[in-house]
Amino acid sequence: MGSAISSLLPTIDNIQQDDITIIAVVGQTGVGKSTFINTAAGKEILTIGHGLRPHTLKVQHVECSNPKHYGNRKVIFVDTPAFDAVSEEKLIEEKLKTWLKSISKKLRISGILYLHRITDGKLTDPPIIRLALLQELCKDSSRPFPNRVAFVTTMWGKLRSEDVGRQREEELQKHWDKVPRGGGGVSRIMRFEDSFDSAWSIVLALIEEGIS
Ligand SMILES: Nc1nc2c(ncn2[C@@H]2O[C@H](COP(=O)(O)OP(=O)(O)OP(=O)(O)O)[C@@H](O)[C@H]2O)c(=O)[nH]1
Ligand SMILES: [Mg+2]
Repeated sequence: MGSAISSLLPTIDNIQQDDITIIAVVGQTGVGKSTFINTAAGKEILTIGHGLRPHTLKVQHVECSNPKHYGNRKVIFVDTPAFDAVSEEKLIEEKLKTWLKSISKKLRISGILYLHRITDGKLTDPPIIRLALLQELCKDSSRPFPNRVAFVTTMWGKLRSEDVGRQREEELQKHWDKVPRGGGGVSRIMRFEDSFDSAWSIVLALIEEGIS
């Protein structure tokens, strides 16, 4: 794994505003949110769910610094519970709301990584719907929904053929092109390739909005 310095923060009271970039990782259950954060952190900080049930049920913060890629600046990744967990939907919405309220009093979310499995052959609903829900939740918070959102596909290694993935990627790109992102964000869908460097190149593209 890579060379980040990383740790789990017990509460958001431990977050200092200075020199901090806060990135929320969102998406349906099992898309690999916790795995993405662990990969960027360079170690297994968050537990990973291998079962059928949604695994992450509370918001967790992982602080990382990656001197090679990002100087002394710290990145806080926010692992979020999937909000398609039907039975827990209301509870999770409440948890996200409470978290947004408490975080927005003192900190600003710098960007959002929206994760989607490239292995998903059919979409029950447009993937962006969950982003709209998050946007809705942000309405009550004193800071606006972040402009910077990146759409990231995961699990390329699980595809039988890359061509299938490429086709799906093009379709997803068409969906993504239609989403109003307030002028910010990374317009090109990005692939997470299961590595430390891949995770950080996505993070840096989101921060710099450099990829088009
Ligand atoms: N091959 C492959 N497997 C992955 C990847 N990301 C996650 N997985 C596997 O997918 C399963 C779910 O991963 P998690 O990281 O727990 O997914 P999550 O989005 O945090 O899921 P919830 O906490 O339930 O919302 C685990 O078995 C992981 O090992 C990936 O990029 N590639
Ligand atoms: Mg998780």
